[in-house]
Amino acid sequence: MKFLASKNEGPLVLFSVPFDSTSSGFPGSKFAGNRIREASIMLEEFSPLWVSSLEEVPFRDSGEIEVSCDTNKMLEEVEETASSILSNEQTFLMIGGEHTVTLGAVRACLKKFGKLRVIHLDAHADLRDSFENTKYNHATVMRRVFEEGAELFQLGIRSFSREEWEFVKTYKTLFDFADSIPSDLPIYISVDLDVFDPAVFPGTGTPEPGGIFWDDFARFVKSIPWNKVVAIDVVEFSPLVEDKVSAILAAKVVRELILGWFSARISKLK
Ligand SMILES: [Mn+2]
Repeated sequence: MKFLASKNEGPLVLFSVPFDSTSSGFPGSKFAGNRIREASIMLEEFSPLWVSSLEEVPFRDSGEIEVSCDTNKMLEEVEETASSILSNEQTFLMIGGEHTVTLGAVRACLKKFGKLRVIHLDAHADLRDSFENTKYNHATVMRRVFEEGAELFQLGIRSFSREEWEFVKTYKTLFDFADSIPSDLPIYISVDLDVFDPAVFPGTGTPEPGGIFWDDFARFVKSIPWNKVVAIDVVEFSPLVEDKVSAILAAKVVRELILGWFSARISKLK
């Protein structure tokens, strides 16, 4: 199965990572990739936000990658996939899976670009030093991303442990949707879909009240300095929790991000 309107080639490559082994809430995010592809069939290719259509941009869906259920092996496999795409002078939009998958992709970007700013949309800070006695899982992923050298620009976060609260105050990683996104470094966008309010996006493993709505996301997408964006991920949709309304929203998020990436490049490509 492929995301609707995907081509045989193009500079933007979609792939999905069916991994949810460390999920602490409801599982099922490993089923997200193909459920989002299925939902894309119900969605218009045309986006009024970009006045552009998926049919007009050359992106390729390379499908699901095979990954181990062992976290460290999975991280290596994701890094390898991401690195091979980046070494072809292409970029990627990765669909999770749970948020842990982001670390493998960020490692590939750090190796390629040296510096990176991760724009992290999420309900949760994901900044614990360890969780359930492991260092590598979806509750610690942004702590590892930070330690491995990326700058953090966190948006929509509304759930913290005390340790995380102190971390965001110390390192000033928390920003507001009204703040402008700096364009001095290569940008990696990581969208944990639970940043949305559970009323509009119930299909996630750890829902958290008080989230954003579609218009907030649309404004965010239009404010990104797209010429600096080197990679994107969309994670934490669990079709086992809710698979209809949430799948459409997830597919629409993917559509707007694909078109956003091309918005800075389309004139050159045409
Ligand atoms: Mn989250």
